[in-house]
Amino acid sequence: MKKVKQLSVLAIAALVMASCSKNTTEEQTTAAPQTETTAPTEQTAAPAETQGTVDVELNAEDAMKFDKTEIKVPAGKQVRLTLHHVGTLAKTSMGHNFVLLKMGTDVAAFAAKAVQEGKAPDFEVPESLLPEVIAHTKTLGGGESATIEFAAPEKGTYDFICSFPGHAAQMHGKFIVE
Ligand SMILES: [Cu+2]
Repeated sequence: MKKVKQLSVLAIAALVMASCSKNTTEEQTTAAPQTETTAPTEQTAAPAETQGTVDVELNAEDAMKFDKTEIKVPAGKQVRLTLHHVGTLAKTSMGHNFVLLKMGTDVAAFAAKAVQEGKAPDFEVPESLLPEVIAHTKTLGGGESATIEFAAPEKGTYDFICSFPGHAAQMHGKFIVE
């Protein structure tokens, strides 16, 4: 009988050990995906493609600058563009937006009209200029972000600007669909 008892104690010990080691492997497997999820967020600078949608991140700062002067997207995709105003100045003095112009738009003439017709305090894209616009965000103040989605226009090179009065001369770039 003594032997049987010893055996069963051993068996219980073995079971406990087995369940313990099972727990630790479970913890390890649940911990693994958490470390993996940090990886994609580190790579947001590069355009990420998911199911026909291309993510584009664009930053605008208090020094009246975009961080990109060229944005490339593949033709036939949906574009999800997020503009971040990474500065701290108010929209009334240093507002920024992203305005994608139709091909062939006279950028200087568009910018001049934006100066004439831009209205405080929001300085949204003037309504009279919307027929020349493919897509645009609202105007942002420091610390704000806005995301817009639009279908990539046909292949070619387009101009994008910030239409806040006086900004387009410095805040402009090429939007290339290829
Ligand atoms: Cu601006």
